[in-house]
Amino acid sequence: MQAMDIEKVNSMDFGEFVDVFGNVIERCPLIAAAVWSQSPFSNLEDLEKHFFAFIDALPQSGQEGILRCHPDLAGRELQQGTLTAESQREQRGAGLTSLNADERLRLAELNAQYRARFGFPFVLAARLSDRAAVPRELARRLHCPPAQELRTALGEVKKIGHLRLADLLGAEQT
Ligand code: 2AL
Repeated sequence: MQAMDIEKVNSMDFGEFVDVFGNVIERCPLIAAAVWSQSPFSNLEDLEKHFFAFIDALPQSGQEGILRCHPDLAGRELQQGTLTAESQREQRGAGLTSLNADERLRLAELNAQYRARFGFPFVLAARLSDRAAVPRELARRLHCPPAQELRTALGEVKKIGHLRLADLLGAEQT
């Protein structure tokens, strides 16, 4: 998709907005649906602020629900080709589509341990990581206290959303 400016965003009707921004938060189009009603937006930062405020205002069950909408890194959906386009691109960018069998197995084991401990999948902004760092970070976060880990994981959701929004708006990626 071509980059767009904020006037274009502000002119979108509900359906168009949800089509374009529905996957800023992975598989959570409801968040884009809610953000639309806050328009007009003054700029990308303002738009982003509304996505993040919605996440922050959710009860813990809703925040965990957002995490559960994320596919595992290098998991079954990647093998089966059923990832969203954004997730596919992020996982490929981190080198997770070209792991060898040992690396895939190690990640699958760590992902399973993480899910068993916290009750939601491990989430990390893959575009800011790489195939060596992902298992290292997973092994580290596996030992964090649950309340801290929920905060960390939601921070990663926001990093992913920031990069996806920046792509759509054609902004510098900071
Ligand atoms: C993902 C994903 O789909 N894209 C990304 O950056 N991270 N998933 C995950 N479990 O962290």
